[in-house]
Amino acid sequence: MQVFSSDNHRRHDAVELSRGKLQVSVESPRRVDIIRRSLSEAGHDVAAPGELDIALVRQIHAAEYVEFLSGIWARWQAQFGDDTPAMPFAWPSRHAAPERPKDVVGQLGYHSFAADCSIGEGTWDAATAAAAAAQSAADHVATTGEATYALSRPPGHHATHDQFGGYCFLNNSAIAAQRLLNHGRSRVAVVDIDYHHGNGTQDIFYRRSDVLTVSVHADPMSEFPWFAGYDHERGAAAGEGWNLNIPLSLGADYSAWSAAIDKAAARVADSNAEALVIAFGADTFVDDPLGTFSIETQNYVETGEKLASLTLPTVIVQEGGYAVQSIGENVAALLEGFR
Ligand code: SP5
Ligand code: ZN
Repeated sequence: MQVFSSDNHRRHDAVELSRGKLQVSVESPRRVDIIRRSLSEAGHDVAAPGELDIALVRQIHAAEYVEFLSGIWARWQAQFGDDTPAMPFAWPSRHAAPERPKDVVGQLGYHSFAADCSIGEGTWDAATAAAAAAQSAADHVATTGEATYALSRPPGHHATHDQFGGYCFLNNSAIAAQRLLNHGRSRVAVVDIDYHHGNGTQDIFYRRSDVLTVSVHADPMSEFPWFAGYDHERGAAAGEGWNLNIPLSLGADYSAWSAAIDKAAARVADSNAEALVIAFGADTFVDDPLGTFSIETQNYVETGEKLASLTLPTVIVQEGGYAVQSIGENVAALLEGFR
């Protein structure tokens, strides 16, 4: 399979606030090193992505958010004068339409929803490289029809129209879907099988019917991102009926998870989608330090086969997965299902 991956992911190496402690993020550069090694061993062809079309990013994200992300590190450093990574500190109240403050720290709160990721000198370069991998994978699918994998890092599915969080800055899967539409597909389905709900992708396409969003994930009543991912969220306005959430109980096993994947695939088959984006997180794996599901490596082969049997032109975009010692085998297993 053609794989797109940029070395620029390395420029983002974040910290996260976890149970009251600031620690090195589990979303580490090593994840990509290990995936790259496994995919090369399995005979996949790894190429660098082309240059990111920033107009494509602006189809998905607010212009003021793109401007914020690209400039925030320089502004933070100018204000505080050291290399401490930028992090949000306070968020808007739940009911009012908030002001957008001018202040650096105020804008960090306005443009985020979580304190599990920091912004450093290379974050923008890494995030744009991850989006470029998704864009190049979509281009390759549109021209060849062959399933293609974007090894995007940092991940993207939690990034909303104008907020970062959940280790995500630019929504790579949404960018891939939009690129496929730009290539002339009239409807694209995004199936998100990361352990966590794809709240960003849901947010971005919530009022649209040209992108069907489906997410299989741990019940947000008990798990990040907590404030989205419920089954009553079905889309709005023109998008009503075009979002499907399939939350599962903590500790779900392969039998529950695969039944949910079947349900997701059935919705796609019923949607007239002309292309598919799979937002793939390997954090459903039994040994994942963030997840509670018990999916095994071999199960990802069958999952790949199920999604491949939709016979749609398919972009697979990397999202989460933090059991680094197994992440390469798990990604290779999913791709194996597409051979
Ligand atoms: C892309 C993706 O999978 N994002 C997940 C973001 C979840 N962040 C919150 C995790 C809270 C648990 N922190 C425990 C850290 C392990 N020491
Ligand atoms: Zn996840």
